[in-house]
Amino acid sequence: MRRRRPGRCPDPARPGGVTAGSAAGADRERGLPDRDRDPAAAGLPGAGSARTGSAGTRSAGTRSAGTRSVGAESAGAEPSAEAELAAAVGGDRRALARLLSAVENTPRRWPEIGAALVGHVGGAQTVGLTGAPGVGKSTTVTALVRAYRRAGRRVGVLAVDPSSPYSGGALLGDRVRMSEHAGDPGVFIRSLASRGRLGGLAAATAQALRVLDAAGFDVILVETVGVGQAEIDIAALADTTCVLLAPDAGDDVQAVKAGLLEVADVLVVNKADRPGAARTAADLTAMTRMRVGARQPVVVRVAATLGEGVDELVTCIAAHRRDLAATGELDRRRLARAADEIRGLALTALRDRLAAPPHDERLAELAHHVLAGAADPWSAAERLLADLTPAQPAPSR
Ligand SMILES: Nc1nc2c(ncn2[C@@H]2O[C@H](COP(=O)(O)OP(=O)(O)OP(=O)(O)O)[C@@H](O)[C@H]2O)c(=O)[nH]1
Ligand SMILES: [Mg+2]
Repeated sequence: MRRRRPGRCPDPARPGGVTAGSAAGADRERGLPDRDRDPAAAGLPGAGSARTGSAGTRSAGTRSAGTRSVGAESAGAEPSAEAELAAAVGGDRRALARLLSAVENTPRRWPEIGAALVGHVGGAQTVGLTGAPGVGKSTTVTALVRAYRRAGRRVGVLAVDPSSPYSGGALLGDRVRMSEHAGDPGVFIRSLASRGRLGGLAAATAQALRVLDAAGFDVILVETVGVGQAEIDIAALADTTCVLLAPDAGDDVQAVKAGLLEVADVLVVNKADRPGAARTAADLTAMTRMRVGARQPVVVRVAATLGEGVDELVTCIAAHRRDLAATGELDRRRLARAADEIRGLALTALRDRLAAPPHDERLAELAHHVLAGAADPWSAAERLLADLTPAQPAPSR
């Protein structure tokens, strides 16, 4: 396999037209036989996984149920996360759906689910797709699912809609569009909308990604509307982030400048069948060249409805992932993400503990001291932290 310079597609889209799929070369690239699937190599928590199979060989056999004690049984009739995960790996889609529902709606089960996932994550390739409403994210996701399925890869899709849990319209539309994959056991599509208590939607998305990863999906596509920081955070959860724009989207180009460029690994000019695509691609390319010293995203033109440029997009995503692995950047990104996540969870837990007895009373007492001029806020904060008692055992589930 040729080595490429970071940020370069093997067959970059050229100005002047949509680059249509070029059969054999793209197919070779798309197969991704070289994906690094070893969590130990990725330096992830859970290194030493039993899952060492190459792409396309992940199966129920790579994971055995009941090998760990953590969270093995829950109170009542609720199956343990470990049992649900084993069933999901074995192809039980309902078990997978239940796990994802728990991730979305039942944060108290996150520690149990997290424990069940240990040793089984890090193998999937994750791809984020973000961009303004209506730019063609779902259509592109559908086209990518088709391409990955042709290459024999199992694909999970998370459609993250942070705007509201009631946006049934868009998600319903997506479901209809995805109906061609409805009977395919190699495809699992799920939308996430509610904000979990622990760290919001980004944290829930991260957890859902891990569930799909542990369930054996080779590629996980995450669609999110790229409008605010929270959505950018979600996009940044992926190994490779694709930012989509439409031709002549002057405002979008500004938005890309404003923040999305920071997370973009691949800039997709979708709707390339429309006038102005070459110009938009050229503008974006010029913009990326100004990023001296930073990794330069590649620009690729796609007409998702026509399936044009999709092979090139797959090739760019594969090349980016290979470069990440080869340069050690994949490990660095995942390590930084893990640290962010731990920090977020720890801060949330700390905030919760400070708001509960006995620390809330201690806080009130210290506040009185500060108000009376007997202490300054800094020393009071230090006292509060110093007085922190160990967390109480979690309530039985
Ligand atoms: N001409 C053209 N239209 C496209 C293309 N891709 C998507 N569209 C159309 O653009 C519209 C929006 O597409 P979606 O895929 O739903 O866009 P989205 O970004 O997922 O939209 P939201 O999820 O609502 O933000 C649909 O009518 C698509 O048919 C394309 O390549 N060319
Ligand atoms: Mg959509």
